[in-house]
Amino acid sequence: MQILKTTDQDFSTKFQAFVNERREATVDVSGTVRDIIADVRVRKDAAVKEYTSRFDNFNPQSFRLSETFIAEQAAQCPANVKSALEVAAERIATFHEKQLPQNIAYTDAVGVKLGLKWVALPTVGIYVPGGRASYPSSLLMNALPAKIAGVERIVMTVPMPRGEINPVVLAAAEVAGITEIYCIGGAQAVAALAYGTESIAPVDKIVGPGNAYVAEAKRQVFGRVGIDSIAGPSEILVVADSKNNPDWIAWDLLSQAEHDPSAQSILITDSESFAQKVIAAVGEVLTNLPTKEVASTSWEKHGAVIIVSNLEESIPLLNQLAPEHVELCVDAPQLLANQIKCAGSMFLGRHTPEAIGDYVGGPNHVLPTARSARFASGLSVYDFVKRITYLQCDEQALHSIGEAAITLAESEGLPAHAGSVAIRLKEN
Ligand code: HSO
Ligand code: ZN
Repeated sequence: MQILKTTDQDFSTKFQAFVNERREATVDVSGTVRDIIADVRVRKDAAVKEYTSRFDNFNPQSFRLSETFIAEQAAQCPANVKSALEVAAERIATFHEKQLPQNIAYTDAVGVKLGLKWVALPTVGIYVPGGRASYPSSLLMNALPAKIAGVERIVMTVPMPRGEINPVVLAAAEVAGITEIYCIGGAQAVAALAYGTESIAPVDKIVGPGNAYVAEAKRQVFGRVGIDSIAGPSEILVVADSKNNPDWIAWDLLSQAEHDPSAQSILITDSESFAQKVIAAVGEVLTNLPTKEVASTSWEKHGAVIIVSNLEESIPLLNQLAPEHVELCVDAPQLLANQIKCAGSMFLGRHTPEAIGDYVGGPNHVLPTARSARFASGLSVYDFVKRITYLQCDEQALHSIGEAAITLAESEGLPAHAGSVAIRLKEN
């Protein structure tokens, strides 16, 4: 963990280095992934079967999970977890329903009718990882916006190493209303979703987190299908004054550090003595934290404490860092929030820990990482809809705007363009 002070002589050099630091060691898996995708395109199910056997140690009769299997597994999800999933789903759904966009339709002064209509993507595939990073909450965050957007076919893939699956994942699928589920993973699942196989019809867009192979496969099938943005390790930036309880802030910092050794937690505060209290509290909490191995690596390697002279000073720093999550633990969080231009999601006030947003707040927890909040937003209904524009001219309307089109077509050397307008303007 490093401590930076804005009053230090070399602050801006150090801060720039910190901003530009790359946290993830990228392994080049592009060749392997290319081969798998090419193989699945040619040999389809047979190839997927082979990779599933090789990588997951699993030889299912069919990739599609039966209704009975899903129901049996989902029934093993503890009742309190199931009802918590329902609370989450309800709140996520309500927030996302408010995002449904409005169509546009009007007739202009010369009588041209113009409009734009929103339509849902026909089919979407959700990749759900197996193993440690298999978060049922993420399944809800990916599936519900698609559902609310009106996507008709939502498919899910989830690897089942040695035939095992987390029942909570299938309970979450049940809560989200997903019934078409395939027990495959890795680049082969992404390829199957993008190109289709004998047993899996292709989709139009693939979303959801995955390991390096999955991320690379999504990159490689982009264009054939749409993809969401590639998720990097979690980030949290907490802006806190000295009136906070240092323990609360320590837990917040560790809540994201425990996701990944490459995750990043940053505290910005205007009090050096408060900063020291938080650092001590982090050490204290870490000693008994079951996830301490991951969390302490993240905190030691990528954590930072930035001491500013006043909290206003945190704004330009924060906007440069463009963190995935920002907590504003101050009395008047709105004053700071109004000035924030680059962040995935904001958590206002002392009683809004970021973790509440990971599960039950309502806004999506799939958010831009690695400074992409400069130009990107979190997952939403907008990721599952597209726009179709339309025009309607009657004879008179065409007359009023046609000449200009003919002129431009001629100047671009495109006579058929000009002619298709001109022939309609001629008196018959
Ligand atoms: N904080 C993560 C999402 C998550 N947290 C899932 C818990 N489960 C996104 O950065
Ligand atoms: Zn989280």
